[in-house]
Amino acid sequence: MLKHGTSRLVLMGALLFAMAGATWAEEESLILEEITVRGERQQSNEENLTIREVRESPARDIGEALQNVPGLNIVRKGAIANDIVLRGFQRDNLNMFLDGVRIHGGCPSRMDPPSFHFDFAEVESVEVIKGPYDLQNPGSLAGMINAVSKAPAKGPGMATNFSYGSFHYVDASLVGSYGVENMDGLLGYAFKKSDVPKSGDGKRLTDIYPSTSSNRYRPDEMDSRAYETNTVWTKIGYVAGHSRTELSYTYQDAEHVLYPYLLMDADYDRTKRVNLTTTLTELSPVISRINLQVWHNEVEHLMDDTSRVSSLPSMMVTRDYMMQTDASTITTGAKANVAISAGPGEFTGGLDVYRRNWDAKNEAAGWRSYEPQPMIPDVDVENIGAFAEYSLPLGDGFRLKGGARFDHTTVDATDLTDARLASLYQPYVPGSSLDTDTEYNQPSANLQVTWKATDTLEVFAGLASASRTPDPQELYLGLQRMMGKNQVGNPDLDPTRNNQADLGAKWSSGKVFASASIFYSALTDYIYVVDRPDPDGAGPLIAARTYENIDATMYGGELGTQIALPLDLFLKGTLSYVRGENEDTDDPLAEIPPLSGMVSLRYDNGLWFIEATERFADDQNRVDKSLQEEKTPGWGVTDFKAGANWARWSLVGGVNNVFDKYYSTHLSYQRDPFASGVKVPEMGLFAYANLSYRY
Ligand SMILES: [Cu+2]
Repeated sequence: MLKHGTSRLVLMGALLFAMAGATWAEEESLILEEITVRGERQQSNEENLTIREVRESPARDIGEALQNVPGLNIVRKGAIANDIVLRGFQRDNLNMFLDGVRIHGGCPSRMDPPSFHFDFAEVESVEVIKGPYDLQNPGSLAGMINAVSKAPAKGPGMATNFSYGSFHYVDASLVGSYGVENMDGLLGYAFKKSDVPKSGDGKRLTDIYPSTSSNRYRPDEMDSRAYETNTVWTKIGYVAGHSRTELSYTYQDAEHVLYPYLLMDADYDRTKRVNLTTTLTELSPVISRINLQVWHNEVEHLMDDTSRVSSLPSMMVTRDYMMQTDASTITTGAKANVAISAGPGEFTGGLDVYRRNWDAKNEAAGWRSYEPQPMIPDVDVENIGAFAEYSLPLGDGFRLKGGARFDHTTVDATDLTDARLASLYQPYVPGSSLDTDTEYNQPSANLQVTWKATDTLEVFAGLASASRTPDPQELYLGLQRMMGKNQVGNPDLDPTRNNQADLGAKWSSGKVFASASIFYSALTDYIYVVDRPDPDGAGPLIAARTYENIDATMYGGELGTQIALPLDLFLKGTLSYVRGENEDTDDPLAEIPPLSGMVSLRYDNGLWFIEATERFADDQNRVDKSLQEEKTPGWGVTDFKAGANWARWSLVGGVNNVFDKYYSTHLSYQRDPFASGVKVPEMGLFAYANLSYRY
């Protein structure tokens, strides 16, 4: 059924393509510049989010800000910390970086996905590569998202920003910088908080559980603070000849973050990040660039159910929580890349290593009176990889780019005893002999052709094969319970391989930017959540939720346009679709976003603007019944905003979901192993204003 999507879809498609060929009178503005830049730089398998778009929106994190980018969706778990989904792929099937730095969250329930760990005010833009075309990093199976941080400019600089909105939403930041001939520095601080927002039915996001559920929020916690984060960061740059060296440090503290999606909430999430990079350019006629990078980050995370009814004192609950998980992760890495002019083309190659430790301990009243369990049993992951890529102009507008990568990965669950492996894990994987450590050797490769057919039309075709190793949770998660289901990893998992084909076209004529792409992805050993029955009948074990390798396909496409019309009007539209199929069972894959998109019309004369946006999604009727996934009806919501620029000041105000509609996205309740199973609705009417000053 295509109730919500079809008419809008047809109308929009017709409109966008009718306009794609037209040309209009000259009129300069920031948006026009954006259209031109996108046209010049953005390939059809890439997306870019500018900080202008983020500043004008009340997005609370990078995930929320990326929602309107074609091919991107989020998993909503609460008011903040949304997890990014790209073309139906999520979790470790994607790589998310800041300045190329790999960052992992500490929470086994992904309360703190990678994108949660940096503030907007640090970021200049966000680049997205759709598909397995990133060879410079291990594991970019379905794509790569990289946020690029701001660098200090020459002389004194300052940027401050204050946003206020419904439900006492506050987002404030202050960044000061100073740069001289060969040195520069930057210092920034950002603060965010909000009460629990309400959905279109007037209820708080914490008020979604039935009155019989022990996972419901305690009455006094229902309208407590939804989150509070403080971030402070600094960056120092040093220039000597043709080299630039940057050292940056960030400390982020998130306190009391509520996750109605889950059974627990976060007490805190404390992150430290260090990044040291050196870039050498114009070294010789042959070596055009060398990048050296060393980085380190660590996250400490504590979550419990103290805000829920389940933590109320009882025979069993003798502490102020019924369950608690104390988790930490430390990731350290280095890379060296070089770009060399070789023949008519350019060669890029590099070597990289990283090591991640992840440890999580769970205590629950329901398991041997709070006896700690090694839930993520102190797992060490070590990866070493090398890549080589060559880009070759072929004439007649053709350019060929291809490369390969090889990764060696070892994983060791140091806190998983042979006894626990045999008693808790082995019974769910009969017929294979499990181990507490493993290693993988995985090649990846791709070939891309771009053809500039005319001055305005560019065609892209790509073929790629990439792999990612199972993550520590998928391999070694272990949580034994008295009732319900155990949650266990599968130490026998194989790496997932994605063999993908892409085809795209880009039209850019100064006034018009249009990009269309389709992809087909054949996945072998795709890692998927499954239920296993009780293996020992009357014995101590119960049924379990675990992971297995399946064969799957995903295919779909995106359409994105940005068009300058006469009279300072700008039209923007996107459309995304993906279909996922479990090839082992011929059932739909779970958690696949439905057909969705947005269309917006903006008047912008450079001094002030007004914009109306319609966001919409179709029904999702393709669900995985074996995981009790439910269908989700389609929806459409309307946003308005307006703003003005005056000298160095800018003011933006807006209302999202102006008709206060009650709706939820398809990705807001299902993800396992830890989802509570209730749907977390999207926010109802949300009004906001943002004042910023830049010097
Ligand atoms: Cu957590």
